[in-house]
Amino acid sequence: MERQSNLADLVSNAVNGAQVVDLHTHLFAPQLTGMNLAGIDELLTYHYLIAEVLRFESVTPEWLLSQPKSVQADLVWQSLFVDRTPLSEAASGVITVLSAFGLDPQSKNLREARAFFSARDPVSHLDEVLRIAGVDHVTMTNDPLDPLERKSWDEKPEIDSRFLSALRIDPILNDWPSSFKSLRSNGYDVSVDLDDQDVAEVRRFLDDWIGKMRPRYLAVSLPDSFSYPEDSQRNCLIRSAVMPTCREHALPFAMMIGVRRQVNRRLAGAGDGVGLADLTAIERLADDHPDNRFLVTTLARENLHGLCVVARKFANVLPFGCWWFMNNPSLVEDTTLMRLEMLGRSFVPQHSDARILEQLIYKWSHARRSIARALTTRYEALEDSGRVITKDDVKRDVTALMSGVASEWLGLTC
Ligand code: FIX
Ligand code: ZN
Repeated sequence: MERQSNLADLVSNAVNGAQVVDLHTHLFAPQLTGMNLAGIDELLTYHYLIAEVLRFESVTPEWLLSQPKSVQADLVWQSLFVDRTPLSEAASGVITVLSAFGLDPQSKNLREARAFFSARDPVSHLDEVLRIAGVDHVTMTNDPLDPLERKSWDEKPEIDSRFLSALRIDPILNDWPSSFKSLRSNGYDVSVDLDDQDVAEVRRFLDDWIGKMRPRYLAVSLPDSFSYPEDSQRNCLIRSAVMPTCREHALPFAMMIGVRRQVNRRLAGAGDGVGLADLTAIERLADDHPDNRFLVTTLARENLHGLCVVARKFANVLPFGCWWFMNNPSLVEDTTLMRLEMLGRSFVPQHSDARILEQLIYKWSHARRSIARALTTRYEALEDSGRVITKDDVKRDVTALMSGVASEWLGLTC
């Protein structure tokens, strides 16, 4: 069978033209004041680049992190972009952003970039970033135990409808012996014991914040050691508070598994590592709770195949994204191809995890390339088997992958 010679172009045009629903970021709606990060100094001091510059420069992490952001950014620029070729994914992302705004990626210093970003009007800048990135909806990460964030939500902001909230409950699930104190100081009658009364209070806390934030899902990041079932406070909270709350409000529970926090404390925000998780925990959880829905991503590459198998057994599990250390073009292409082969289009290929507004531009343009390549490979295999791939097939699949499946799970389609 003769192959449509323009198949790769057809797919890449469709993927590049598709609007995206971004399932997980650390960006904030403009109404949640004081938390938005943007501009060249923030881009260059992204924790991915802090870890990288410390591999080349003989400064201590303590010294680097104690410097003003502009000093850190100057060092990162000199070290990773001027003295060396910006080969890493995180570094090349900055190049993509600068190029998108017509700034000189070969510049010897940051003068031009700083002047450009500081002259931007924040409202039109946000519109332009979303337009260039082709992103329709941005899901935030909202922590009600963060004092700054709580204060913003208590003012009942009218959130920009392009931003969706996600109720993040890491402290409660990962460190009850400390977080119960924060709940107490917020008016919830809880104790360290986590008895039935405490669980009822946690449910009241979750209900209250679901009411305030209107989240699209509840979320947690979990260590590689996460296990279920087990006799632990975390599991007690998942079973008795999170699962019933998610069911009652028809919300998915997002689990990001495999992070080993602070393997190098000296690096602070850049100091987290990766570990291999035991995915039988997801099987048991999904099996015990057939009326709950689970969005799952894993940090270890070695876990991603197992996660596809779990999703084949449990339709209430949706693999999403190539998280963090997985967000490299080669791994995104590989992972997307494997997911297409094992799950058809019933997964969400990528989320940006953007922390700095302009990162949406590079994280999505790079992801689009990898996704298009994987989809093309799959279509070529289908054509070799005798199925003609039409423009409509491509449009339908690309829409599902870039926005449709995420929209469905986030309740945007009802
Ligand atoms: O836990 C998370 O949501 C992680 O994505 C972050 O904590 C991490 O620092 C990150 O930015 C990864 O991309
Ligand atoms: Zn994240």
